[in-house]
Amino acid sequence: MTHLSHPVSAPHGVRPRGPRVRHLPARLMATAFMTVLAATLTGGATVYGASAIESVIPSLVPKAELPAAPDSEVNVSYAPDVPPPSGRTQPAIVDVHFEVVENVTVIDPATGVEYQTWGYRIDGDDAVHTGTPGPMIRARVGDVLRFTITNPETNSMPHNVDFHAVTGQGGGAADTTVTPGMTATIEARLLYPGMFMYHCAFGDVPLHISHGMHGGILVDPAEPLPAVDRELYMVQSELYTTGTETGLVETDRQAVTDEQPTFVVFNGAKGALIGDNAPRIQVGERMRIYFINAGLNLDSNFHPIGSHWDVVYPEAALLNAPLRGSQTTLVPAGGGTVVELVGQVPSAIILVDHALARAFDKGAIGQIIVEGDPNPEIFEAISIG
Ligand SMILES: [Cu+2]
Repeated sequence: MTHLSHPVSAPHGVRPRGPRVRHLPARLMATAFMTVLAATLTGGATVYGASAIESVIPSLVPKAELPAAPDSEVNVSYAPDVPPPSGRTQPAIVDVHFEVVENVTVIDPATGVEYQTWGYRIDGDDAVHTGTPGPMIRARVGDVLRFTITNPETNSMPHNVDFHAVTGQGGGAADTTVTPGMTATIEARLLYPGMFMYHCAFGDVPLHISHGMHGGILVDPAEPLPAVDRELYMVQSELYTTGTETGLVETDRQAVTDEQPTFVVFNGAKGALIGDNAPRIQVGERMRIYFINAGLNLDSNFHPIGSHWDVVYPEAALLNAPLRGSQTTLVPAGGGTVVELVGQVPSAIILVDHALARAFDKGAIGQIIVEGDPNPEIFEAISIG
């Protein structure tokens, strides 16, 4: 096996530590020179960036030696569902085929507001009429993502995908740009574990993202996160429309520039995680949420009302140890987080962007229903009135 990169064991939960970066310039130069010299002498590939800080990139099994992921493995799902963990301990080639969807979608079922959304669905999945958010992809660090995108002839404009999980020009955007009637394929090595955004990056990029062309890809660490009772996929995003009244609304392009959305929503539409759409867990169960803030413009202040983030992996950077016992975690536009909560008492946990006008006025509100027996040792109403 050819090691294309420096093999490093970076177990989950352990913060990789390298030598301090504070070297003298001459020392740095000597270190870099010795790295290149060693690679030259041994005939190995140059290990870019490994001279000063220990690499966290896994050793790469050459593509020609990688098997396809087993047929039984599920690598894509629609929100709020998450593909189950693969259980694989070795890398593979993960094949994913998306199709671009341009459709009119109801973005506020309570009032009947409709909007022209663009997005992604699994190729050929005619039953899915909205591509917002795009399907969640799940693979493993060290895998090769073989990604194909088809833009059906019936669509009106070019689109592509920029994967934040992909190392290469534009995250793959130029090489996945497809006009209607075209199909393109890329292969990309998944070098870092985490929950990463993907989005369209064609033309007027803010317009394409704010029309709904976004989603998330989970790259599992080599040592998987501990099993939990339920996993959830959530994407926060903003819509910039000419109004909020019933019927078809248009895009307010100036509002995009001014960063003044009319809607801020979870999973593509108001109410996507409310009432009958709310996920349910039992008292004692642990839920993990893979969360992307697609923006376009606003940071998210992600908070569970009536609960805590028992676990937070800030920025969804899964090589690092988690925080424990947080109230609100900040998720930048174009970023993600992985959080966990535990159903301690029966209740409706309210998920919000705690810049609360976005929740109460614009739609960034969801629920997790916790069912089971009360526990007065944790919560008890004593008197009122
Ligand atoms: Cu697009």
